Amino acid sequence: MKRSLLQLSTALRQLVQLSQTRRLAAKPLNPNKVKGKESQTKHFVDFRKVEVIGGDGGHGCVAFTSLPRKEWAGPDGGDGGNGGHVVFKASTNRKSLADLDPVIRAEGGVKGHARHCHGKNAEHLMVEVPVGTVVKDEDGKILSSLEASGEYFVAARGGAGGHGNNVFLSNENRAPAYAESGAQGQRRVLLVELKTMAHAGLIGFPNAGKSTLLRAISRARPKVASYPFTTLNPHVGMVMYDDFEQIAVADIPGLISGAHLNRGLGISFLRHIQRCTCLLYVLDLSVDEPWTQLHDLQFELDKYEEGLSRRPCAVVANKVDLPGANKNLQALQDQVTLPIFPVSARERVGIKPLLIHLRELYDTYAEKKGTGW
Ligand SMILES: Nc1nc2c(ncn2[C@@H]2O[C@H](COP(=O)(O)OP(=O)(O)OP(=O)(O)O)[C@@H](O)[C@H]2O)c(=O)[nH]1
Ligand SMILES: [Mg+2]
Repeated sequence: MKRSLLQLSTALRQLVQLSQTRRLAAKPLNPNKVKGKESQTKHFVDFRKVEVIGGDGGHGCVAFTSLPRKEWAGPDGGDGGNGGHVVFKASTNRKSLADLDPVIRAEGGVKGHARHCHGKNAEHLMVEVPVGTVVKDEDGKILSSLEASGEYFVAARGGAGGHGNNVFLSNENRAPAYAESGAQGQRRVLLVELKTMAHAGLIGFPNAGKSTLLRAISRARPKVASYPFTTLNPHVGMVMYDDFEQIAVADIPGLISGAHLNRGLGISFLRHIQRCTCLLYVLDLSVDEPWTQLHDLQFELDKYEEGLSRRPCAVVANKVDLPGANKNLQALQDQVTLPIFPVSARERVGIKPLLIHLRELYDTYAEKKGTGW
């Protein structure tokens, strides 16, 4: 018995060691499907302001029974049905909030009918949202945070159905000619946002080559052009590894100095960065003194949220193919202590070491948290 237990524990230890070596050896896969030539206009949505409206309750009915030998047989108006709720339900089938309509309205209850017929209750409107969705009211107060698949939050309650006139029959009033109206459904404006947008975010000045890099490492097709602010909304691409692990990388619109004061495309993009667990600073090596770009970017992030720039990060030194880039790379390596990966996103040079490091960051962080990012 003791011996078989010992054998079992040795086998288990070997299995764990094997899986660890396997994880360390995970290699990025080249996307082997043919990529489309078109740029994608569909971007990733991580924030939506929505108006939710519960269904109205059905009205109660005013009706009187008339039987063959009893003409005034009393009131028989039925109650109205209840209106439906609007319910947000966390689901792993959803990845972004792109499918969330700006106005979400549940159905109303059916009104009551004569002969005590109760109006039908409306179905609740279940709206699927990604796991990790945070729902806030208009003042920014958190109402709910949906952390696991299947969790739900009643965003707007439906109104109750009104009573029919049969309910109001009493000794004083044998023929009540009134009924209740159905209650109105709840109506409110909610701010719906995702806690985490991607595992890693590409951060850099306009034209640094973020979109080109995302196209090189994933099947995402953000637009690339030689003018600044080509990307106006974030795009997310998946980097795949040979052990079937996938890491989400977000191309975030370019930042400029003073972004925390709402300059350039404004502070809404800093909010996207807040939702990335790891940061990849993309620097343009064709510009002299590239470390100043890094310092400026870190300054902007810290001004927006203290300590934001200290998340797990690495520096991607892009455009090594251009003349003068090697000199700037040397100077950058002297100035900066963070891990630096020289790449040419356009020529697809130096991409593999970067992706292996990204996987290492992912593994380290996932182990710390125990549940993944
Ligand atoms: N030579 C060279 N050019 C590059 C490289 N990467 C990107 N570019 C060029 O740089 C320009 C800007 O590239 P984008 O990928 O659109 O830059 P971006 O950082 O996404 O810019 P915004 O969306 O405006 O913030 C394009 O003309 C690219 O062809 C590179 O590695 N080498
Ligand atoms: Mg871009």
